[in-house]
This record gives sequence, structure tokens and C-alpha cells, in this order.
Amino acid sequence: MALTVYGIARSRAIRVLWLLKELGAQYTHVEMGFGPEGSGSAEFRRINPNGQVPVIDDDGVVLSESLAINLYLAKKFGGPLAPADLGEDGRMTMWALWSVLEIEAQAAPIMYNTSFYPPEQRNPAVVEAAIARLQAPLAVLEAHLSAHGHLVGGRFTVADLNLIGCLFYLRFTPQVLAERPATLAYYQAGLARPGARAAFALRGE
Ligand SMILES: N[C@@H](CCC(=O)N[C@@H](CS)C(=O)NCC(=O)O)C(=O)O
Repeated sequence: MALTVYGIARSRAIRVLWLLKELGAQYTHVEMGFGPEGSGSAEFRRINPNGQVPVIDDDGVVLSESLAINLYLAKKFGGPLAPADLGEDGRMTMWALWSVLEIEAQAAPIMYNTSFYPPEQRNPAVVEAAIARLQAPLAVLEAHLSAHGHLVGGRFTVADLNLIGCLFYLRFTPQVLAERPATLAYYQAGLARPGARAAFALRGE
């Protein structure tokens, strides 16, 4: 059995690397960066025509999309992070889509416009609008976590890992979660897990 992960740890590949550390899985890590020598190269586009990381090749099963990769790997390896039944599977898929569409879609422009773009290209209006759009989903999340502690099944699962991977994009704007105590505690506890620490150490930050 051969599992290869493409993508540097300082990319969305961190989500996959974190899960693999949690699972104690064996894998080969190809530290694929960006640009014409990396994810944009013709060679890599034969693996992922989107020219993006992460990608996995699991004995010929080639997948992109970080959260879909993680749902696949959790089910493949099993254990407490994986869905225990079809109902949990459905809820974990639901939360994965929610994490991208409701959280990452706003958190990414916030991160780019506060930290990643050169200062002269940052647009504070984009940040303000995105923070405003986050309020409704963050209120839903805060209520859910206050009641249940985790997203699915009352335990830490791949659904939580996927969401925390998206919430990570809010790290440069801590005020966004500051008034959400259940979400903040949940986020901090997730990143304090040994698997998270082992994976995030690969980022060299
Ligand atoms: N929705 C995809 C997004 C993947 C993505 O945008 N990856 C970035 C790195 S975090 C990338 O490869 N960017 C290179 C590029 O777009 O040229 C996922 O979650 O995996």
C-alpha cells in the first residue's frame, strides 16, 4: 500500500498532514510548492489539472480538495475520527461543505487582505464585509458547540479537524472569535492535540 501526499505544510495540505498524524498513517510526503516549478508545472497538472495542492495518490486513487481527501482518509483508516455510521457520514459531509462555503469563503479573503497581500493591495472593505458575513454562521457554530462540544458524535472527528483547518484562516484577526468562547476553546483544543502539533511543526513557524 502506498499513499503519497503532495503539498507543502504551509498550504491547505496541512489539513491532510494533520489528519495523517492523528491516524498514525504511513505516507510519502512530496513537498510540492507553488508556481511554475511546483503546483503550476505541466508535470503536476497531469496529477491535478487545477494546479493546486493538496493532492493524494492512494494506490492510484488520486484526489484533490483537502476536506474531501480527509473524509476519504478517515473512512479508509477508520477509528474514532471516522464516521461510525451512515448518519455520521452524512453529518460530516454536511459540515465539510459548510466549513468551506460558510467559513473558508470569508476567512480566506480576511487572511489575504490582512496578512498575505502586499500592504498596498490590501482592501479593508473586503475584510469588513467578510467579517460581517461570518457573524451568522459563527453564531450557529457557537450555539452548536455550546450544546454538543463537537460537530458530530460528541467526540473529536475529521469534521472538527476540517473545520479547524478553515478557522485557522482567522488567526491574523483574533477579534473575530474573541466573543465566541465555545468556538475559541474548541479551536484551541483542536490545535493543541499531539497530531496537530506534529503536523504544524512541519510548517517551520
Ligand atoms: N479547495 C481546494 C483549494 C486548494 C488550493 O487553493 N490550494 C492552494 C494552496 S493552499 C494552491 O495550490 N494554490 C496554488 C495556485 O492556485 O496556483 C482545497 O481545499 O484543497
